[in-house]
Amino acid sequence: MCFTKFGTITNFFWGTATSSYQIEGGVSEGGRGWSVWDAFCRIPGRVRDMSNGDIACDSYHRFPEDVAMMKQLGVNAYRFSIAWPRIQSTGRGEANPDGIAYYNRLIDLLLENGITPFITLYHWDLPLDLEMAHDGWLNPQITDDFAAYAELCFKAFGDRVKHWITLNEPWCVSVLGYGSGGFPPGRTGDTEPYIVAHHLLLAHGKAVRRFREGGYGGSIGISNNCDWREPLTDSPEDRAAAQRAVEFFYGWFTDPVVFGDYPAVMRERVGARLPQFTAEERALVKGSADFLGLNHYSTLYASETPPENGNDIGANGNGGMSDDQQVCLSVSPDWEQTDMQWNIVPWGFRKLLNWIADRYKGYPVYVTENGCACPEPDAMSAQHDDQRCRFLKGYTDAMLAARKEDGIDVRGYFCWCLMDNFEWTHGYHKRLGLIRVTPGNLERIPKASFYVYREIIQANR
Ligand code: GBH
Repeated sequence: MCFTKFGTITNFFWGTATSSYQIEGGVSEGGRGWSVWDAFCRIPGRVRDMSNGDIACDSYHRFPEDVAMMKQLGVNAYRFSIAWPRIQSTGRGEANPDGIAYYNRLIDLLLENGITPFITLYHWDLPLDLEMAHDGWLNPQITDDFAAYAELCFKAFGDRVKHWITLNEPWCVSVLGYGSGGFPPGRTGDTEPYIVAHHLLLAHGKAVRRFREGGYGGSIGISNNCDWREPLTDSPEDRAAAQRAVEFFYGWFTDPVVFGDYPAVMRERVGARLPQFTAEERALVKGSADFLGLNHYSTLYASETPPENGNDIGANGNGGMSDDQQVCLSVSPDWEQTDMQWNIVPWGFRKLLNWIADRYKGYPVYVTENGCACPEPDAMSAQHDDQRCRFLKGYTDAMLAARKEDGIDVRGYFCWCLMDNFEWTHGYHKRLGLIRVTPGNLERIPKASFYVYREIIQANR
């Protein structure tokens, strides 16, 4: 039991999260090869201001400062990702000693400071060579490449790292990379997302198999993203629409790792475009997670037909992949929104945690990302990030209620993000950090939310 009789929590991971391409910089150092993002950033029109991650937060050099700030923040866990092209510059072959050395220094420093490392193996920075020469995630061969890369990491870091996440948000890789095309490789259509998703799941399964067979000890899971879909009305149609939307979202990538197959509603609606698992593949993916990661940011209403109030947001909420789902998404005018236009609805988070616990019984959940973008044009506004303070209080309260009152087995919470960073296609214009990273000199300055999060941790540890 993880509660004392006073209701405080023990054995809980309070952390922050980041990803390699978004914070590291040092893109040409230590033998790092190019990733698909290095290339994508150089295509005009893809990333705002044609920004890139060449320098980012310069954490490749400044990680000791980052760790010191985390220590001050009081977190006991840090989720970061490994840049695959630092370990294998082309995505294949021997491990690069400089890349291994960099992450060894980071891991050791975290441990010295009492911060438990959670490693994500893939947060979107695919080695460019795998894309250019081998078709990236479209080629089933990548499932073995990924497993081999994962194994190099288990061998190098597995003596000290006991919490592993294979993939970050395969939904984004599939839908944004191959559906709407806003992410690399920038392809569009309604078939490739399902093929790529299939390969991502098999890659995950193969990596997990190597982890378990290698006997490294510790646990391994996957971070799937999901935003909540609340039925607009109580009608059976709207409730079915909301359920369908969540199955197409979280279920797409979680049902296979728990049950060994895609949700039935996807099979019905996507038909022949949805790949079948062979018996062998099913055995590989089924049961391939020790825990479920959840990256959660927002909530929308779901309905069978467009709402009469005109608050329909069109197909955007599904990354442009709405036709198969036939769900209408809408907002409430009462909801406050972040600088990403994502709605701030803490109760949606609690409902989603309940949905997950109900569908995937017995699985522990880690909230591997949750956070909020605020408009912060200058240092002053960043230091008064009231909206983020309210967001954090609201969402952590909702999670704690899910844990304490609903009995959900949530074991950790990672605030996205430790610091402002390269926010993908938004360049440096969207800021989600607890720490401001001053443009130009990259000085780190805690925001008000840094201290609010510290208080939340202190009150609940
Ligand atoms: C995360 O993905 C990424 O993992 C991280 O790298 C990134 O920095 C962070 O987001 C911030 O952008 O209106 O209900 O449809 C977020 C995935 C998927 C979350 C789409 C918001 C839309 C909300 N996002 N979702 S909704």
